[in-house]
Amino acid sequence: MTQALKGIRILDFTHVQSGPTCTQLLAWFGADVIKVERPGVGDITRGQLMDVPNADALYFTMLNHNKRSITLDTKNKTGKDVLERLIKNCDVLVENFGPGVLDRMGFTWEKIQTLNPRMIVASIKGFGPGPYEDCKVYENVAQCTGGAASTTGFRDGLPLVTGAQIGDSGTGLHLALGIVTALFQRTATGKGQMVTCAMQDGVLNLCRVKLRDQQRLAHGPLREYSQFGEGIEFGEAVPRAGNDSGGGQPGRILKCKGWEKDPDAYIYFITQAPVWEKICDIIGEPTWKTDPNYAKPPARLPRLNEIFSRIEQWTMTKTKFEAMDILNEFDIPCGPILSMKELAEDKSLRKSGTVVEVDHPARGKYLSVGNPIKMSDSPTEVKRSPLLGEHTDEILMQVLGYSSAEVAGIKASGATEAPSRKPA
Ligand code: CAO
Repeated sequence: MTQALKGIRILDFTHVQSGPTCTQLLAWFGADVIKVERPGVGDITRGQLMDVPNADALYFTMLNHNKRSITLDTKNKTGKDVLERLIKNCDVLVENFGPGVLDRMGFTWEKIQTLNPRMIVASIKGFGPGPYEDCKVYENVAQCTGGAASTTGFRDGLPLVTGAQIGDSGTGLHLALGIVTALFQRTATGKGQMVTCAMQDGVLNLCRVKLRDQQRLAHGPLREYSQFGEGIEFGEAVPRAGNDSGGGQPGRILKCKGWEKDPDAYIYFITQAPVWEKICDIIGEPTWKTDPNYAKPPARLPRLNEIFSRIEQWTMTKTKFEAMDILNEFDIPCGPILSMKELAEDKSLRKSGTVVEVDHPARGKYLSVGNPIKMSDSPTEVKRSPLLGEHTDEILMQVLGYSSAEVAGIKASGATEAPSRKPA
């Protein structure tokens, strides 16, 4: 079976997390992704948070599957010539350098267009045009500037960042969609285009329900927030809402059996209106089905703390998995709080390829996330990340058509090797 992006070649100038997330997805869909790395150094994540000596760190391996690696000093004259040839031979250039880096390297949009008018140039930056456009940005900066931190956490606590990498991986996902859309448009126009995605914009896009609530505030209190039932006034901006559900069906995280010792013995419980009567039966409050204080959703909103406390008395008598089984039988939406250990050991996630075991020559077997997007006609086989410069010769000769004598000349120029490893 073939793959959706087979035949598409990506010049992958990305590093750290946001850009590599994007190009890894494209590789999983079958694109030939050529990762260009600085000789001797490579992507900084190869050496960050190392757990096995002399082996690429998991930070790198888990973001760079199915890619090939070429080392190239793009500030070296010969290196620039090789880069020009790569641009002519690729469909998409993806980068997430700091602002202005590509221009300083001498590869402006205009120059790239001259070299290859069909090329799509896709970039991630921290901010879009505006006062912060020149700033460098990492994950948590994006979470803070995109509205996630101010709306995450508890009302009386600090703003919080989330464990989900919505700034980096989230923006990488957005960019990947932009790239395949541009490739689709190119089939009609024959032309490349610039695709940009700012991390602040990506995070805000994911926080749209909070922008919704910001506008609702002008028309009265947010009645589904716990603070409404607690009689606490709303300020000018959307407050942090703890574990309140962000939608119209109130929900909370509730303790389950064993919570005293197990930090993850909790379940998310949603009091979806259509199943309210079943909830009342299960928790042993059948009169709430008809009591005007509880029977209809608007009546329940000021009483959410009382209602969830009562439901928690029931969930505390069950483990999170027992509660899940019982509630699912009645179509009551809920979900156990799963630890990373539980997810890593989950058999169904292994079976579906969402969690995969990969073998690596330096570190041995390790776990990674696989492609979360499943396509019936484009299967994903997760292959290990490349060693630094592992495919330099192969790319120079097979992709760019250099002869072995020319490759020797390129190497002698220092364009592909770190100074300490230059031939004498
Ligand atoms: N050969 C020669 N030089 C190279 C090279 C190569 N193959 N690859 C990169 N470089 C050089 C660049 O030319 C640049 O040099 P100049 O500053 O002299 O022009 C230099 O490496 C540094 O590039 P950078 O600014 O991208 O890297 P940084 O470590 O200083 O900053 C980061 C990292 C992530 C903050 C910045 O790249 C950035 O803001 N990116 C956009 C937002 C983003 O994606 N952030 C998410 C990162 S994941 O958390």
